[in-house]
Amino acid sequence: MKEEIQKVLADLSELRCQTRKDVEEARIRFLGKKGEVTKLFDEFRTMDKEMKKEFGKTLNDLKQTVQNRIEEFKNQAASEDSTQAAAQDLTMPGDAIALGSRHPVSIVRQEIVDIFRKFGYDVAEGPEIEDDYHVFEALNFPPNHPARDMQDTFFVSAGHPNPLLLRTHTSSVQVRAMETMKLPIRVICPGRVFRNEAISARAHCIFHQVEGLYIDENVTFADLKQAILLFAREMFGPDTEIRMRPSFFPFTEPSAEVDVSCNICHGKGCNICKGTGWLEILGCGMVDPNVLEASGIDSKKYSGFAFGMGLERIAMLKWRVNDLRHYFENDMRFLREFSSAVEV
Ligand code: 2NL
Repeated sequence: MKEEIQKVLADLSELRCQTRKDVEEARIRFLGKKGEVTKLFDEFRTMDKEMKKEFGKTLNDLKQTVQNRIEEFKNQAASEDSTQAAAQDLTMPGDAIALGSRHPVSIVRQEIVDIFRKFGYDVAEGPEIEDDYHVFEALNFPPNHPARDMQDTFFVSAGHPNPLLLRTHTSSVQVRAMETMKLPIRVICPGRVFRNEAISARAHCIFHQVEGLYIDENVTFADLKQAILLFAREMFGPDTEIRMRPSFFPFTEPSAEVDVSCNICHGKGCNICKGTGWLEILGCGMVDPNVLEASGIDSKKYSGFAFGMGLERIAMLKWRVNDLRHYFENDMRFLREFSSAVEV
């Protein structure tokens, strides 16, 4: 009897069942009318009292063990059946693929570019590695201007009369437009720019700009003001007002900084506009005659205006982002906040 019990246990440990059919066959083999376990119970009934005492509990335990094992196989086969059925059901919907979303800087760039295209501007792009001539010289930067210093600009090759460097503004693209495009010129230049700055909540060594340029006969400061006003109303809403404050850039004269009315507190004062009711959004001015002449444009016949804005800054105002570094860290929790900001 002992050996027979050992044999059943050994058979059980070797048992493998894949399908429901295998499980049913195993049940019959062990527990069916002529099954291995049933046979032992038949034998048990013919034993004398002493023997029954010795094997009663062992046999009952054996039956329980066999039943448990078969039950386990049954459950396994059931779950495999259902996954197989699902894999074969061609009418089931496919697994959803998580959709990405546009980056906030990319969303505002597209909005700005779309507005100026509507005004009739062309879009131009140019190299990120530029030469000194297109970034500084042609834009009326004096030889000792601090922007030309290693402290402020990343040089790729220094010590050359026209060294290569990472562009510090996209004005270089506009210089190339003035060199190559037919007048009148209306162009908008979005792009990535680089400055040698310590990274903080308000500054980064890489950021994005959109610059614009309009050159024709008789372009005046009034045209500049109207263009900026129309842009601001498209971008920030029809009730938006602008104000201009005098400023200075090497490439424009006169120059101005432009604020838009704060559409968060409507002038009542909030912490975004620091209680002033105004938010600074861009710099602009009338193109300096030296800049026109450097690119071969007759400054007696033609005049123009130009402007430039930082995209991170505009996105910060739009979505009240308080730290520039969020834009570059690729933290999914931040990026997902913009998934409904625009249709992809
Ligand atoms: C700012 C100010 C500005 C320009 C950019 C420009 C380009 C050419 C000629 C003259 Cl080719 N001007 N660009 C003019 C005024 C301001 O940017 O605060 N940018 C973030």
